[in-house]
Amino acid sequence: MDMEKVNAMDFGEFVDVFGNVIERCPLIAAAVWSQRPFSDLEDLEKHFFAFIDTLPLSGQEGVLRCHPDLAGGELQRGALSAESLREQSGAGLAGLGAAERGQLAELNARYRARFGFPFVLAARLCDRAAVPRELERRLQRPPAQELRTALGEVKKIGHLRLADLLQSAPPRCTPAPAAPPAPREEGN
Ligand code: 2AL
Repeated sequence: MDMEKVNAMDFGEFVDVFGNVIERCPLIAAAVWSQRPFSDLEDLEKHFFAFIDTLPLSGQEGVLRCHPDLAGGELQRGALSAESLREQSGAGLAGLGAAERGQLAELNARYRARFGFPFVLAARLCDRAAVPRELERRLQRPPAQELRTALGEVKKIGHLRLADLLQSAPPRCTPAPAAPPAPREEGN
C-alpha cells in the first residue's frame, strides 16, 4: 500500500485499515485521519504517537489497559485481535506449558497490582524466555519511569503494525531475470 492510496482513503476505510495500529484504540486512527495528507510512514506514525503523547495521564493509562496480557486469558480463550495473536504466537507464547503460563500469570498480576495497568512489551522483538525476565526487571521500576517505558513499547508495536500495513502491497511486477544459458551437451 503506498501513501497516495492512504491519503485517498475516506474516514471509514482509514479506520478499518489502521484502527488497530494502537491495540483496540480505533479512536486514535479516527483522530489521525484528520491530519492527512501524510508524506510517508514516518510522518503517519508521528501523528499516532503525538496523539498518545498529548493524552492526559488517565488517557495514557487507558491506552495501556487496552492491551491484552501476554500469554493471558484472552490468548487461551481465542479472544485476541488478529495482530496480537500473530505477535504473541510469533514470540512462542501460544505454546507455553502450564508451569510457564502460571509463572507469567503471577508476574502479570503483580505488575498490574503495582502499576494499575498491564505489562506491555513488543512481543515481536522478544522471545518467550525474555518475557518473564523483562517482567521481573520492570516490576522494580519507579511508576513514572515504568509508564514511559510501557508507552514506548506501545509505540514499538504500533510501528511494526504500520510497517506491515504499508509494506503489504504485492511486490511490483519486475521482469524476470534472463535465464542462464542452457549447459552445453557433452560431445557437442
Ligand atoms: C502485546 C500484544 O498483544 N502484542 C504485543 O506485542 N504485546 N500485549 C502486551 N501486553 O504486551
